[in-house]
Amino acid sequence: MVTATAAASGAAATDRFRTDKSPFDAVKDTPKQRVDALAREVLDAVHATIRKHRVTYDEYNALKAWLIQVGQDGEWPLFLDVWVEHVIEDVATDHRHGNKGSIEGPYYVPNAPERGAHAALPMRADEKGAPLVWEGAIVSTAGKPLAGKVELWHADADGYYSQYAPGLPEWNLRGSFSTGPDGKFTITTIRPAAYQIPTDGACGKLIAAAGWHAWRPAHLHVKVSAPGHELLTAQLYFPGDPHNGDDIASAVKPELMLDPKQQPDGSYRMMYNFVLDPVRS
Ligand code: MBD
Ligand code: FE
Repeated sequence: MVTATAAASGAAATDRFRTDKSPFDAVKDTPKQRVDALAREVLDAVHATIRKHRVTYDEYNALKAWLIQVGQDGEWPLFLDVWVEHVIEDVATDHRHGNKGSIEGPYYVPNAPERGAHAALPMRADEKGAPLVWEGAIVSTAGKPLAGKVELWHADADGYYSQYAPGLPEWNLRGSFSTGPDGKFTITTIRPAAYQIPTDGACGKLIAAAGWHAWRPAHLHVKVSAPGHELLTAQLYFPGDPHNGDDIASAVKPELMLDPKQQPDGSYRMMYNFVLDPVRS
């Protein structure tokens, strides 16, 4: 069996980010005053931390070496999405009345295969994991059903994401489900495993040195969209996961907890609807 390495999944996440986004274009009109304030205040916080803890030259050199390693391992997307993105997400969505969102994380791939409103995620014939059938609907904050789209991606029962870990079919456990005017969907998949971020790279080195753990609770990633409504990026979680209370990525919210019911045949069924906010005028 091929094993995933930090260097490989980090490099894949870094390449993907480079090809899919034009991050500098989107901020080219940012006023100098804002850049000045953000950069200066972050540096002020670094300086204050150094003075408070009397950081030594040995520690400073270890920091330099570590930052270089984060880049070499391609782990900037992982580092930022695990330890920073959750606050960006809070700020970006705190005006919403509809569904709570959560972070995108490093493993989204756009343009996953379209399956229709009532279908299964692409998966291997012998895909491991308990079958999961999810019934839901996309509705507006006004309670109106919406013709929209649920993009779903998640790890397999071993905790690996297709296109980032070796040996998985390209679109395994990644798909898009477009709903009709009733907004309804029925998605069949398997229950994902809890996910441990790669421990063999720079992020793992920090986790070990600080005595943290590397776990995220099992989760489903979604992007839910409908014309005239704000894009919802979220993750959904399973009750009872030991890491719901100490997610390394701080991305669990009570509103994102599922309620799967085990059936006599061992499979699970659940309902979860998405409520989208109208685009602000
Ligand atoms: C993941 O699967 C994830 O969702 C996040 C946020 C970070 C690392 C791996
Ligand atoms: Fe994830």
